[in-house]
Amino acid sequence: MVIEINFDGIVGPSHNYAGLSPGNLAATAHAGQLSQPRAAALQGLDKMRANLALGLTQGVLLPHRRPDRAWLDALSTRYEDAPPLLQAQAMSASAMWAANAATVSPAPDTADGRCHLTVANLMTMPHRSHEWPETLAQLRTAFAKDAFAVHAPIPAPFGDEGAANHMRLAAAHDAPGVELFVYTVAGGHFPARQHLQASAAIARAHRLDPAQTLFVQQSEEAVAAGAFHNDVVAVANERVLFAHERAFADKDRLYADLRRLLPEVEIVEVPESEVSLADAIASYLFNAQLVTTAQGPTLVVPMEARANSAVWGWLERHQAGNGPIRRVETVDVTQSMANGGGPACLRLRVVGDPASIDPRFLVDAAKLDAIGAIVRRWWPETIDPDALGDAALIRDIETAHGRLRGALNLSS
Ligand code: SUG
Repeated sequence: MVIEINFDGIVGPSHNYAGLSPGNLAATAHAGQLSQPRAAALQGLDKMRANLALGLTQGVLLPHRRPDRAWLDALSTRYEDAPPLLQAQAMSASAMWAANAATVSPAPDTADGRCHLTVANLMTMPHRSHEWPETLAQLRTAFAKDAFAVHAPIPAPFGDEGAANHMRLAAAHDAPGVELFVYTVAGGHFPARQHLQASAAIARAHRLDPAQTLFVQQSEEAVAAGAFHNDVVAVANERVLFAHERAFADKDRLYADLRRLLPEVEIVEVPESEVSLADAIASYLFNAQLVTTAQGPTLVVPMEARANSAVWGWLERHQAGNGPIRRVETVDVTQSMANGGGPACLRLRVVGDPASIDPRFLVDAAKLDAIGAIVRRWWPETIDPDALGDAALIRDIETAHGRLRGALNLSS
């Protein structure tokens, strides 16, 4: 049985606001503030509980061990000796944003009938460039069965940020789909994180049908306005594409291609005149989980979308007008949001058979409670990014990682 499974990154105990991502306006705005790792992780667990309540199957990815001593070793230094910026880059909990872990092509789309995953290299941002070895190890463990093929990252210099820049449209999850890779060129003074050559290489590795694969440029104005990933301005699920009017460089061509390849596609476009690009990015309206539930297509938005009157007004009118999105759910992930990570960033969507996945990575309500108890006991309450060198904090963070891994039987 091939279904949608969301793997959420558990927020790590080192979650902090060091302002490491230029182009990510929320992260820059909160740089230097006190973070709340414990509250952040509990918010993430509550979001997973809400997904279970919608009838979805839920998985987790573990926070990466921080500080990343192996990375610092490769840089011939030790955490204790490293300058503050390098310490912050080695300590980031950014692996929580699982949408950047890998690009996933479900089995119905691939020539060999396997579900392919390519781990993202995340090479544009130093603090994210060292996530891939542990991501690769976790995905190779979780998806070890023959039904899956887990690929190592695309080599430099071709930047790849994973599923955040990839969408799939299909009549149903288990039907062959159209895969859409969104690449970026630098927007104003902000970096381009998703290179076309990386996306093209992934499409080849995943053995996709070139006739069912689209490469689309994100609009430069979206990048310049702070959409550092496509999933800040668009999201897709089954036959619905939900996007801002200014998300793509050439939307007319994209929409025509989609209608040709998938005649049943439903394109829900939010016009600039109703929700500005700035409001869409500040509220993370599109960084939502668009999921199939018994009540029809449901959009899981962050609280910030409800607080924005233009955004909330649009959502209310859309539902009242019988639009394709039948229901809107709100979740509180404010701790992650302050670093530019909404509900969609926190999850990696895999369409596959849960029975072929390592059960240690799948969760039910009881397992979420057990993880919650560990978080309450071991996660720091607050972190001041100016105190990342503090020996007691480092020890607490390393202990917390160990406790969680032990509890999930994933120590090695
Ligand atoms: O890569 N923030 C992440 C947010 C990633 C959001 N993911 C998706 N849109 N899918 C990023 O910019 C901030 C970390 C810091 O500044 O400490 C950060 O890495």
